[in-house]
Amino acid sequence: MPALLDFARAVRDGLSKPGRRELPSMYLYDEIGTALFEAITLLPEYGLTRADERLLRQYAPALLEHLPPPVVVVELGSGNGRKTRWLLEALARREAVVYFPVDTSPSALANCRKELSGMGGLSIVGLEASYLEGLREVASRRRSGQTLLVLFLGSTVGNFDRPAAEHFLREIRQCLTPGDALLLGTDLEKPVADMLLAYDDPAGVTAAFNLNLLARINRELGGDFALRNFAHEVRYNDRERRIEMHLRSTTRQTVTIRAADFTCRLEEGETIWTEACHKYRTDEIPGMARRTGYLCEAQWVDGEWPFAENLWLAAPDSIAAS
Ligand code: AVI
Repeated sequence: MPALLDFARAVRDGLSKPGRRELPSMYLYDEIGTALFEAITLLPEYGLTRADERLLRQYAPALLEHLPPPVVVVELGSGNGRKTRWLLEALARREAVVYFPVDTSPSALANCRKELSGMGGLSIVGLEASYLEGLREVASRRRSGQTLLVLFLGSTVGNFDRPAAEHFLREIRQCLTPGDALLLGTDLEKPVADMLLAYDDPAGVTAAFNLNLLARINRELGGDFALRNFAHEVRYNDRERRIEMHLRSTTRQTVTIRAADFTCRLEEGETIWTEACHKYRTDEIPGMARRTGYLCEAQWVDGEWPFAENLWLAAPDSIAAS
């Protein structure tokens, strides 16, 4: 069970630094975490997903004008397919479409297939794989003359720190050929109070999403976290321009995680950092594109919730390598 061993190792490594305890955010998304995230996307305080969907709905035809047929679509993180539908429908009106959702979660792929099944002119080939494994697989199957359109929506890029995000965008570029495209969704900076509320909603859905990480450690690794002894905490880090989610220990306590062969003492007030959500400015996006081997071809910004859809084209290899 290598996945469980990796999880146990990540938990032990992340919790073993007093004063700097953290848990990797990828482990927030087990089946329960994924369902809680789905609920977050419906919250009135969390406008991000609705903005993403509005932009795709409104600008899909304009976006496709930049992409010569035939287009093959790969989505990194399939989600539930709801917002991608707008783009796929617009494309299917023009040509027969092959769509590769890539996700490590079989249930996410199944939901996506359910949401999109029945759309005329669309073939869905789900790939249960990491983002890059999936993308490499699609790139290896491409036929000459096809344009690859990679979707990385929902501001998932914001969950990487900025250098790691650029590294990842460069890795995507290495799977592409000039003229291929990346559609990148980025949540934009907005008043701090709005950002804090988006991640600390009054109904407590985001708190449950955050606490579920400890519950998951209890379920899968034999941990004994008492969830009532932790509080969801959200901060805005002005210098890094990101929301940070933490879990604060509300008492002095000892926690044991059997499968990680690990015990730690948490002080009252000590926090465990669980997720970072970076926010962007529209004018920094073209520079990010250039530094990672693309040209920013177009950008669309939502009028209600500051969020941008950025269409990048893979730059000629001579430019991308420099
Ligand atoms: C998945 N990701 C883009 C979400 C975000 O806003 O960074 C994750 C999330 N965490 C709490 N609320 C939403």
